[in-house]
Amino acid sequence: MGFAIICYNTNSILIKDYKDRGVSMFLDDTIAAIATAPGEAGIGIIRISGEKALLITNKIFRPIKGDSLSDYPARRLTYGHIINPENSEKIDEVLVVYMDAPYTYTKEDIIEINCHGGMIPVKRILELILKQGARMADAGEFTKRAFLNGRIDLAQAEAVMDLISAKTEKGFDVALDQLEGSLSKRVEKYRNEVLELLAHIEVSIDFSEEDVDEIALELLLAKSIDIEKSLSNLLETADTGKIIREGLSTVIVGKPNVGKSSLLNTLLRESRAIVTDVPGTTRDIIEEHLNIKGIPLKLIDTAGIRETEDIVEQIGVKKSKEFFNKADLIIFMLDASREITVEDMDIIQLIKDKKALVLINKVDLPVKVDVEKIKDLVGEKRIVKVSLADETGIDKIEEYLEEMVYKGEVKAKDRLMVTNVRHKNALERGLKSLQDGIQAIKNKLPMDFIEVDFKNTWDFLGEITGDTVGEDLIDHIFQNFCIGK
Ligand SMILES: Nc1nc2c(ncn2[C@@H]2O[C@H](COP(=O)(O)OP(=O)(O)OP(=O)(O)O)[C@@H](O)[C@H]2O)c(=O)[nH]1
Ligand SMILES: [Mg+2]
Repeated sequence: MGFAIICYNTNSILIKDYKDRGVSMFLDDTIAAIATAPGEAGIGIIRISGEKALLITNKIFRPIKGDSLSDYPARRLTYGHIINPENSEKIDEVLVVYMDAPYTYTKEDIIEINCHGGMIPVKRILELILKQGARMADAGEFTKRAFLNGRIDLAQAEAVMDLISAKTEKGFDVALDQLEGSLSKRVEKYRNEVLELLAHIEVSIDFSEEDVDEIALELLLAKSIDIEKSLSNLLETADTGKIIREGLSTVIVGKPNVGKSSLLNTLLRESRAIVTDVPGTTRDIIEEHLNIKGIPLKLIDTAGIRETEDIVEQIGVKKSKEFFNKADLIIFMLDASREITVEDMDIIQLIKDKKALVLINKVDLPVKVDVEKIKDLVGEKRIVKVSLADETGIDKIEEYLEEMVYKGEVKAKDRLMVTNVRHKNALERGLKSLQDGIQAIKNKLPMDFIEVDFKNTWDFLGEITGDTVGEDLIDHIFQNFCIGK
């Protein structure tokens, strides 16, 4: 059966949606990239997207029967070989699928070539494809095309990357929902509500100030306050969301020999860090990712903080302090079998204004530390007594972490949350403008003042879905993607 090469009547595809946003962009070239991770594996996949995808593939692919892939129906795996057209040399045995536009990932024609895994076949095939006129795809360019071609919005595109990089089940679930548009729909809902307010304001502007009905104004205020509440609620999920996405950066600090590395090992359930009874054992920063009750944790073991003559240890102590300043949470450890020292006091000063959990370790030994004094010194901070030697109190640490991250309101089962800092910022600005608008209504300012604030809210919220963003930002976002996605 014949399957003619699709005839394109345009040299370049002008992205209509995007043009509507004031930016014109042409996607007239065909891109290709290796879509699977480098290294040894069962299969490797090379992906081609664009109007010449089929044309290029036909030059290098020989199906086992027939002349070319065009002889086969779309969306079916076809078995054959990749051939170098210059010398007819076989490159690899492959399965190829052709997906015709527009129902594809990019909304363009897509070809995927499944070859043997490993670096050589994928590299050779990609080189051939590039020689036939495709361009090497930029990072995230397939997804960028899906966005520019209007298949997904910006928040959904970002969710794709979050899915790939998710480190916990929870992070994956949230990203999957966002990919399906959960966040976008919610944001669009609020934007539409703001748009309704703008419509009311528009009508009022046509009247002179005296004629603006008090009741209409009251209604406007009430509705704005409703939206403000919704936006605040959504924004409240952002702290938890950031942790779900990026992990809670947690630094273990304390003077030498209190058991910091032992804590890292215990929570990891492996002997990752060297533990000895020599103070000053850890010199470098040891960073490990782990999962506690679904919370991704980036746990950082540091050199014990003390004054020292040893140059290597000095550098370690300096690094400890640097990491300490960047942490989301600090686990400050003390040794129950020793009295409080100057070093402990110094660290207590350092953690004063930080989110910190205080661990008094080695309670299996005779307790010499003055627990009451520590309580006085650390104020509100939670204190947990533990013994890493006989593993008591570990569950308390885990409980505290969970409590801290989910803060009661945001339940572990909630899936709609703001996980992306860019979204959070846009939401914050949107909320701020709305609040300015509310204040303007209360102060009975002219309607066009109020209109400006609400219009800003509408714009800022639009940044989340990509409705109101510039080309630079879009480029920046996709640069962080991986090649082949
Ligand atoms: N008895 C007792 N000993 C412990 C406990 N936790 C750790 N230790 C011991 O304390 C010593 C120091 O432990 P580390 O984990 O190396 O201490 P650290 O804080 O990492 O020390 P530096 O890397 O030198 O800063 C080791 O001999 C551990 O076996 C505990 O709960 N009870
Ligand atoms: Mg150590």
